[in-house]
Amino acid sequence: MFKTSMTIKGLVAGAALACGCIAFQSCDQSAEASAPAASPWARPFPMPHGYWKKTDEFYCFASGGQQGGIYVYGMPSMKLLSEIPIFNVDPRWGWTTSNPEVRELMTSPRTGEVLISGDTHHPVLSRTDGTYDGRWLFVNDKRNARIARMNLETFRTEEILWMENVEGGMHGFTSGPNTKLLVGNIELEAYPAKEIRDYVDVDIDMLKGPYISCVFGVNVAEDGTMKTAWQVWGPWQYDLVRAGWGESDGWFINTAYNTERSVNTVGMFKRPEDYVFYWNIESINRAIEEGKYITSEAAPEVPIIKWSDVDVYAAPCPLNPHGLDIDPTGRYALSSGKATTLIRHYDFRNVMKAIEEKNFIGEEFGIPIMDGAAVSGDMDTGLGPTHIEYDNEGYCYIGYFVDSDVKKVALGDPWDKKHGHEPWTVVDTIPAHYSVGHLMVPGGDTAEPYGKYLVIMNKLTKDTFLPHGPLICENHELYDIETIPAPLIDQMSLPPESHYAQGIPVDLITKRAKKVYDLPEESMTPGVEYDYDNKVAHVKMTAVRSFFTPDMFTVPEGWDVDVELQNIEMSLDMSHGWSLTGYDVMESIDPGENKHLEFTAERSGVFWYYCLWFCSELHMEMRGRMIVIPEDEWSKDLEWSALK
Ligand code: K7E
Ligand code: CUA
Ligand code: CA
Repeated sequence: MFKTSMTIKGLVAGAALACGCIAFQSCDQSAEASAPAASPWARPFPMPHGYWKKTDEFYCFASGGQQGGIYVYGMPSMKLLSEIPIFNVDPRWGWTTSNPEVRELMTSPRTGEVLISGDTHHPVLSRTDGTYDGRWLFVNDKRNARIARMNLETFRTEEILWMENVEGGMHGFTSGPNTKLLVGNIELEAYPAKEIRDYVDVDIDMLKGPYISCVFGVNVAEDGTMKTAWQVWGPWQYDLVRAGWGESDGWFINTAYNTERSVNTVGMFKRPEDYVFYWNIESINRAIEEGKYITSEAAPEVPIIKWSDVDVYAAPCPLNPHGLDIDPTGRYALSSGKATTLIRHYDFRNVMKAIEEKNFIGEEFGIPIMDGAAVSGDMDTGLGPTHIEYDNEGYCYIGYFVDSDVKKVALGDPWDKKHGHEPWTVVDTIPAHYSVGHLMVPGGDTAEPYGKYLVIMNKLTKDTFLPHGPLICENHELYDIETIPAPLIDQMSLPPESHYAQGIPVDLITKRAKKVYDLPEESMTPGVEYDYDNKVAHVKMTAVRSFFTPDMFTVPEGWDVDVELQNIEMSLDMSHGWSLTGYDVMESIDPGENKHLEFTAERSGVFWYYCLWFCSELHMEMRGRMIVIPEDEWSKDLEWSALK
């Protein structure tokens, strides 16, 4: 089963796998094949303190999917570090709607509704000159067309942009080579407001479909603030997207699997080929300058442009394409149909030539169609391709859901001088357990990939792990891609369902990561103020091992309570929290952090609040009482200051 050219590294991991055993020491077959010490992936025992911190090379930010946030783990340890809450509520990470700042982020500007769930898909690390810079992480919510921005100093969400004019279905989402412009598209076609329908002027029927959809740009200011720059509406919907760099700088490209404009599965599968679209960003800016746009009543600041007023070109792509990914030079883009074994590589030079020379084989809705064969080449390499990542050695990694493996493919010119293989051939087949979704090479979607590792994000795990009910966890598998064949290093279970992930060198994050918040200059004076006009009790409370001050406060029944909590600890890892019995209020608060919690004291009685974390030997004692007095029994003598 093993090729003779296999390296020691590969042999160790391969043999370990063959007997279903990862611990080399206890595995007879691997002991025969090679001494355990020969593996650079063998772990020391006993485990020295701080081993993972010293050995991890990358942070991996993986979308949580239906979990609504982001998973953070270290690589190659595959140790889960954090879950960044975004579109979900998570008191462990200090993210609940009792906090008015969080609630505001989660309130729809359109409807006023507070949404506490989402579906995160594509994490996007901020970039400078085509490579990650470690400032922010953006991610889109597929369900409700939102984009969040996390600050990587605090690993917390700072901003959520609700995409204007659309109800939902934002899927493809990425950054330009510099994070001044984010681009994305709407996957689920919309039945937009009448003004947009009229302006776009293609057939659309509320009951039968078809519908229309848009691509959008979002400007990111120096401080990270996002603002929708434009929307280009047109007859189709779009799936995944990449913004060009290097040779393709100034363009973005996306796939469309439903060029049939159907509203059901069979209908979306009628054409043997759909499209990859090439969009020129400058032409969009020009359309705005020339006033070729309208705005909607709901979003007067967002220019709505017609697809026919910008430069966009289509190239055929086999049956229902999904992933579309650009190589580090920016020259090649790879995509393929989900239900064919063909993968198509588009050469940006051929695309530009076809556009310049107007070599079109036709048009649809006025969009010129390039000859697919002229701009690209095909490989027949596997079934169910979904996504592609690149390394720094001239290879790409194509994940196949149905084949359940990853094909390592040697790229064409100029990479062939580096890797020495026949271009566009498979040089390694890497098994997946099972059914690859996205896959990730650190920096694998940038102009300068870091390479070294491949994480395969498997959708199905079947019987890989212990049973835990019918909905089964996912499997992130770590491979070493520095050798051919690539050895499997580790497998990591992760709750469902991660879509894309990005890996960034640790020092880009660790040098910025906050350990404690800065306390305000003026220290807080604990106490309670009663606002009789508005029926609000303002409670100022400090938390420090092992006290809340005040540890008792009174409030008339039915009043609103606004607790300003300050954790005055300055020590590493000394988070406290505020958990209120009988109420849906529970929130973590980190060292030096200042936070508001708001709720209504709906029921009279005595309610204990206690610290959330086991912070000290007297953690259990770190508690206090909220006493809610029936309104007709309330008097000013019951105010906190009178009782204390
Ligand atoms: Cu293929 Cu949303 Cu990128 Cu899932 S998407 S896997
Ligand atoms: Cu503070 Cu436990
Ligand atoms: Ca189709």
